[in-house]
Amino acid sequence: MTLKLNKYNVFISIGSNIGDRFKNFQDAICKIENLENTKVIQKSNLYETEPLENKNQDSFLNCAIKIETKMEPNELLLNLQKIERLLGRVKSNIRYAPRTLDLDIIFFDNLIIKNKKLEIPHPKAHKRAFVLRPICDMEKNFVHPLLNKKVCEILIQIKGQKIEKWHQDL
Ligand code: PH2
Ligand code: MG
Ligand code: MG
Repeated sequence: MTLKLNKYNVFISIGSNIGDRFKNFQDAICKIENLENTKVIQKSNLYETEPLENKNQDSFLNCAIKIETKMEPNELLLNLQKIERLLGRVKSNIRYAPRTLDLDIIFFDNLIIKNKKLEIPHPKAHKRAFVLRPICDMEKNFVHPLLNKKVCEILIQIKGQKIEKWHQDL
């Protein structure tokens, strides 16, 4: 057996636009907290956001969390997908269909990863206020490892995406 000493800091973006979105978030974070060798370190504010990509759907609740984990990226991905399914995410043939829960790995330390299943940093992170605003709540000086820019600097370049702080906290 190999002894794993490495701990990674990971930012996960959370989104929901079906059902009780706040409860979906609470349940998801509870399940992430219960993952082996994983701790939730920080939670962002919550935001109500207009849908991007497929605009013809209900508005989203979005937030992000920072976790510390000993899991490797693909192992974490499988665990997050399992949580999405447990909380009612169903496969759809439509891209960007509404969803009860979406858990996306945005940054995994400062690693750059591209394989069949996973791309890190998330390829659209730098274009989405609903991803960057919550991460800025927690760590505005985090540097995007491909763009070599702070997340707060990337965020201020994004114009015209409606995002409003929500009335409840996690
Ligand atoms: N997720 C998408 C596509 N569009 N729009 C908002 N506002 N929030 C999301 O989480 C979101 C989206 C694909 O995962
Ligand atoms: Mg997504
Ligand atoms: Mg996803």
